[in-house]
Amino acid sequence: EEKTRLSYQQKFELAQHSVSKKLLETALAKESNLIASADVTTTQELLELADKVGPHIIALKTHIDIISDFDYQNTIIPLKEIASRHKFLLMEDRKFADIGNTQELQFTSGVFRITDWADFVTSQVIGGFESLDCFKNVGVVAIIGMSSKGTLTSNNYREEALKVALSHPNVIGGVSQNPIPEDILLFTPGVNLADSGDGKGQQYNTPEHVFKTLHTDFIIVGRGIYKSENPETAAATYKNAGWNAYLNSL
Ligand code: 5IU
Repeated sequence: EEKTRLSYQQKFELAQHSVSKKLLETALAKESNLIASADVTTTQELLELADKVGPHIIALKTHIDIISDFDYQNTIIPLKEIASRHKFLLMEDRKFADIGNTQELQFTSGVFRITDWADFVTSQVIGGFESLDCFKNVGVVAIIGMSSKGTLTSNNYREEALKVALSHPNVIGGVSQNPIPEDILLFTPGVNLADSGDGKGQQYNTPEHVFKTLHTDFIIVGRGIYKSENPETAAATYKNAGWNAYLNSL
């Protein structure tokens, strides 16, 4: 017999952070819990993918530092326009992992100026509670556990990481392959309907599995969408699979 979970509506009503509210509101409006991971390396691929999958997703996850022709004006300005047109959020998967002062510089400076466009960012919590203070204007998704084979995010690490995440007001959620308390949102990558791994350590589960066993809130899908022959159709497939899996987990 399975434990019940809170619905998106219930979580929306309980949410404290404006970014949590926006994510949950978007999920309910679009009937989607899908975040597409745009692990592509040119501005053109990024913008084309964003426009194609935009109607089906609640957020686009970027690794902005892999864009070889990055240019704030030509990359970020059109990306923001696509995001607002299709009503999805921008999640920069920067995985900050330094002392607060350095993270603040990485967040605000350089060519990427993440603070100027990302709705929320990922961060390690290895630098401790105060290292997260700099992300005042965005939501932080804390890395609790990783999906890759041999990850060092042991039970003990995850427990300690959760303590930091749950206590910090900037944190809206966690990335994990294990259940976490419902006080924060759970984001789960390593989701693929066709493959069980990638030969480089990644380990995949199905949407059904992660909703049933982890009570996750949002699935993150990279290659299952952007490598597919038709990313738009693939996004619709993952969106429906994710939404049905959510409904089945209630
Ligand atoms: N990602 C993981 N696993 C993790 C964390 C992040 O896969 O534990 I933390 C990222 C890496 C990639 C995306 O950007 O999520 C998954 O892409 P694929 O669906 O292509 O494997």
